[in-house]
Amino acid sequence: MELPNEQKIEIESGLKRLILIELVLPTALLILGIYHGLMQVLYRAGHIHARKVLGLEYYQGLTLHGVVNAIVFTTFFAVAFGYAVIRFYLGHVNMKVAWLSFTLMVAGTLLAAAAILSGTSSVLYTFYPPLRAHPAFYIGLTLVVVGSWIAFFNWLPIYFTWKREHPDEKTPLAVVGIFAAFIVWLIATIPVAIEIIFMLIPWSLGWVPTVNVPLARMLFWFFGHPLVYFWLLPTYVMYYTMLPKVSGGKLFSDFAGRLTFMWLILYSAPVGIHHQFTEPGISSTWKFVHAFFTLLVAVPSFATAFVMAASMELGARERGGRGLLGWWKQLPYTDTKRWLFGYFFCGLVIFILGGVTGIINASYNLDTVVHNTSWMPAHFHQTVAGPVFLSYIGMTLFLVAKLMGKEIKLPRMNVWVPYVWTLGIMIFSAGQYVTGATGEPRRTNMGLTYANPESPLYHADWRIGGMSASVGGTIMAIAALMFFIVFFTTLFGKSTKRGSLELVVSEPYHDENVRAVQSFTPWLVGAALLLVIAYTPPIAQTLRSNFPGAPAYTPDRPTPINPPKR
Ligand code: HAS
Repeated sequence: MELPNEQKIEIESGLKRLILIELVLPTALLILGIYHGLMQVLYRAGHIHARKVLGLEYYQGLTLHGVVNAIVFTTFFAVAFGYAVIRFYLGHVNMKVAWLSFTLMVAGTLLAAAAILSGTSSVLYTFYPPLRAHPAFYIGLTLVVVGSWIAFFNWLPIYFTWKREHPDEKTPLAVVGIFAAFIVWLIATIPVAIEIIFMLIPWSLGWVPTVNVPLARMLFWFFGHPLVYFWLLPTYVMYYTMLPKVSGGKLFSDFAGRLTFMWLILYSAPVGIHHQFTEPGISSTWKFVHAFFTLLVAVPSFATAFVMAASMELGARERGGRGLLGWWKQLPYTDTKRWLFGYFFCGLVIFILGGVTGIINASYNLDTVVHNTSWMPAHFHQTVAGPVFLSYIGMTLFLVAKLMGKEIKLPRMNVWVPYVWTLGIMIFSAGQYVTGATGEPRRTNMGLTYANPESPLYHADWRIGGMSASVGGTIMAIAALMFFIVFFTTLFGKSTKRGSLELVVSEPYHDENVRAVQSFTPWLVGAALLLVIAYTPPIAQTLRSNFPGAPAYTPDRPTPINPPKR
């Protein structure tokens, strides 16, 4: 894809190598993560009536699926994309620090992977106690997080130097978005670091016999919801700074992009208790406050819907589109030269449903119907496996091809990947929403029970959810296979030119100059204040509730590993 406004710069070979490894390594790991996604739907639809396949147990596979896809792939991508954006817009990075961050992230991934593969850490990506993992699992995840912090700290001096040298210029929009992502990440990872370092690691090492489950869960969700905006923000960077250009037009409003990024810094964190509406020890007042903030954090995504539609309309009209709705026909849906369009557009389409169901989840009373049901995986596949996943794999392919100076192989197949994925995800989610609303549980090996006609627990009404998930999941696996074929044939194909760092840069249509969104400081102060307000009373309530500490469990038996002595 060569676009008029695609800009390229020559970069140092060390940084090029680093970005390439940080992109290729987690993409290769995705093969494992996606294979276990397919296995999930086969177990849950009742195509498999067993606890394990090929020596890997159901919960072990589910842990691999979540950790590889949602934690490792996303964090590596965000760091690699961050390096690309910072180097492209601001300047040189310190390579020693960059390699240190990379080494910690790889060491952490290997430790966590070894712990999961050994069968000692089937605790899923949320690692809720009292399920207990091997200490290597927690230490591994900590190293991944610390490595990503170091990458962010590496960018800060470059940013401050750039600001000093360009006092009258607005910070490039993509940089604002990447910084917003890593500010949200930093805020989010502090509570989970406290949970892991002070609660879970000592407990898993046997230094303390029990763990405070409600407090651990609250600290986890203090991290767990901003985490989803850490995933979403790099996608929004691509939507705001690249999609308008690949559509053939301009970004409708630069201000809207800046406000979206700042707004997400402000409201991403004080919302975690919307994952705990059904839990004891937290008063309904504070659950309601978090529900209210959750509705506020959805506002920038509503705004994004309009800004993206307006930007695409500008592009379509530029390409000859006419009429109230007729311009939709002029977008480059299957244009192999503008193939990134499909990866972005399909994500937006999927996100309409992912967003609407998020609002349903946020509505305190409605959530009690869908909480912990198969509705939830349908929602989060239409968010993280929709716009986030598609934009990440599209940008991975784009950057790898450009950095290595290669042409995309099998361009026709490539252009269809996002559409096949979208078809799969819609079928995957449809049935799960329906049966989720009637109570089909999530995170359950249904092949042993509810989806097994031999079992007394067999639940015929839920077959439709399992069937649609297995058909949709298989289509998603086919789309992933198509992507891997394109990706690896491109990766191992011949270079046709000198590799460089290239990004698509959209011009703004309205380039407003609003001071309120040009500094991070007031938004950071606001975020800190909201956090104190939203979390001090619930944490105090949880500590006052005096729940007894819980001993450790594993998913395969209902009794503790070491029952407390009476
Ligand atoms: Fe969520 C649970 C609420 C967004 C991910 N969420 C989860 C979990 C995950 C997740 C992984 O309030 C499960 C965690 C677990 O394992 O338990 N979520 C929301 C709300 C939003 C939201 C209000 N979620 C996300 C995003 C995620 C994500 C983004 C990942 C990246 N979510 C919840 C709640 C729960 C929850 C509760 C807990 C429930 C429970 O009981 O456990 C909002 O931010 C959504 C706002 C989005 C919109 C959509 C805007 C639409 C756009 C597309 C425009 C399209 C165009 C194209 C222009 C308002 C931008 C047009 C084309 C045409 C052809 C028409």
